[in-house]
Amino acid sequence: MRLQPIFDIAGICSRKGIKDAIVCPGSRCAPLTLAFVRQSGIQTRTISDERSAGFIALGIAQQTKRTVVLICTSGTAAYNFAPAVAEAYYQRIPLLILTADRPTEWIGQWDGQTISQQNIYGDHVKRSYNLPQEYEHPDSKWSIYRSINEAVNLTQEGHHGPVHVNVPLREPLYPPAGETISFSDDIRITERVTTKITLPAKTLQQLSAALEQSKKVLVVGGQGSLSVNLVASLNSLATSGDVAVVGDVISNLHPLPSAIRYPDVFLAQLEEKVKKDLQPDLLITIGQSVISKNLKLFLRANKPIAHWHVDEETGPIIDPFQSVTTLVQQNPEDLFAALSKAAKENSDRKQYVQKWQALEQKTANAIKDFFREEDAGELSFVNHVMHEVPDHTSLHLANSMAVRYANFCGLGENKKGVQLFSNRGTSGIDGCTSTVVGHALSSDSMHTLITGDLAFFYDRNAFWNNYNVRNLRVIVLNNHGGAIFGMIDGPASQPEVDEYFVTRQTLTARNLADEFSLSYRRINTNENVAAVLEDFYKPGEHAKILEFESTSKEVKELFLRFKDKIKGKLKE
Ligand SMILES: Cc1ncc(C[n+]2csc(CCOP(=O)(O)OP(=O)(O)O)c2C)c(N)n1
Repeated sequence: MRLQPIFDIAGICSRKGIKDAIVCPGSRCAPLTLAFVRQSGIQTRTISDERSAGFIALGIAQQTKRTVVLICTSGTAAYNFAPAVAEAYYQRIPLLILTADRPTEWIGQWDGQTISQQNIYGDHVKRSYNLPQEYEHPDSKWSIYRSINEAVNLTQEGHHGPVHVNVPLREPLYPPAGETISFSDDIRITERVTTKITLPAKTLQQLSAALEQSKKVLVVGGQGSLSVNLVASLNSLATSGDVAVVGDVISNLHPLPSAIRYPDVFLAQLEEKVKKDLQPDLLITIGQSVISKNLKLFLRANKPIAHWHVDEETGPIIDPFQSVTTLVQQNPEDLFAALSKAAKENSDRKQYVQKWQALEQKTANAIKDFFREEDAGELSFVNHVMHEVPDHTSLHLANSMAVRYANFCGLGENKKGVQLFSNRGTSGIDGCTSTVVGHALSSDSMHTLITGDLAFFYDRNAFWNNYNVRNLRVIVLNNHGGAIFGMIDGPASQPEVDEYFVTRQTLTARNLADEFSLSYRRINTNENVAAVLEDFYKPGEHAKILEFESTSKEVKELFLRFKDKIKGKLKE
């Protein structure tokens, strides 16, 4: 069969452990579509909007921790994957993107659905391949097998990420009616065997000695997955070595008893001399991006003497606090376990930890007081959700106020197995809902999204598919605009703020819920919130939407009162 090497792509992917493919409709991609649909061991799902498809694939890959294949036809379809590809690149999520293309000589010849597709994702993929378009010579098959093996390997090698394979295809694209596609028995699989990096004993001793000599040691967790083992080893280090640990809500360090959760809230209110006291002399960072702008500003202004960034994989120097001095290539969990064995108590470091803890405690009390007094508005509602979300739920936070609110409120204590996700690779509002749909499709547990109205309506095609995600709960904070722009300093003081920044809009989620047969409830107060949430989390036939309606003005006023309250309490 002429297209045999193309059909075999599905076989190679299956043999290399790929279990999910998202296929978008089109004709040029027909050989890939048919091959993947007919390949046993791979679950294919069809999604018509490529932008949403990209994010759904990203959600599945993030949930399953496996590479997901994403297939589209030629032309602008490929461009519509781009937002998800960029997010996957910066969040290090493995995707294999297969874009069907016209044969090279037809590019730019006014043939339909034809654009320049080679390297279309630029620097946002780990690599881009272009497959041969003629298969007569046996070297073509050898080259296709090799490229696909390499591409799949690359999605999981070093820092995981998206890899692009452009597939030019000549007609005929379909097998004659009734003819079955057969898969070659002799496809070649090239495996990658890896080893776990362990630091030499001498290097470990040097790091231990450097830690021992430091009087103020601060660990900062950026975005990361929930890991019981990481929390345990960090806990040992924090306890035995007197080390302070700070983590935004998306660091998933919330099970760590000593974690400082509210740096974003209190750092904004501190006088310079208090901040100076918090300046670390050794900063150890793990994970990816940090949400808290105040934490970033604090660390940039109060640089440590030494800054280790710890990651199993090294690569480009990513230095958001402009202070990295050492890239430690080691799994953080193993490093912290090893350091904690050698660590000794130290009174200077203990005092330093106590300074952070005192601010944390004061802030936590102030936040509690605030919510006791102000049980109204969307911020308070998010606080309820953060405390009442059922155990073992994944909590997804859209950009931008949703993730910030969650960061102010913190997750309720004693929440078991609640993991937080957010598209903070690029912080786009364009695929937050589709990403969660991907998670919900590929797991049986409950998934809750908290989203603003613009992000929600932007990604409405997340629901435009034939799959019933009854384990999905969506909370829409509908303040009829991008409330964030009314809160941040620059736009809020401009006369154009409402029309061009907040971009007021009048939709509610009711029609969308009807259109997609989703269960829907609207509230505008926090009265009976416990009962509302209990009902929301009851099993249902379909995904459920709970819309909390307010105005951007109310939201802003509540937020200002929140900030004032914290400021006042921290001054006491
Ligand atoms: C694709 C994309 N376009 C624009 C932006 C800029 N942006 C950041 S937040 C935001 C408003 C979000 O509004 P909404 O979803 O209602 O959330 P709220 O601010 O009210 O919490 C916009 C437009 C972005 N992050 N991503």
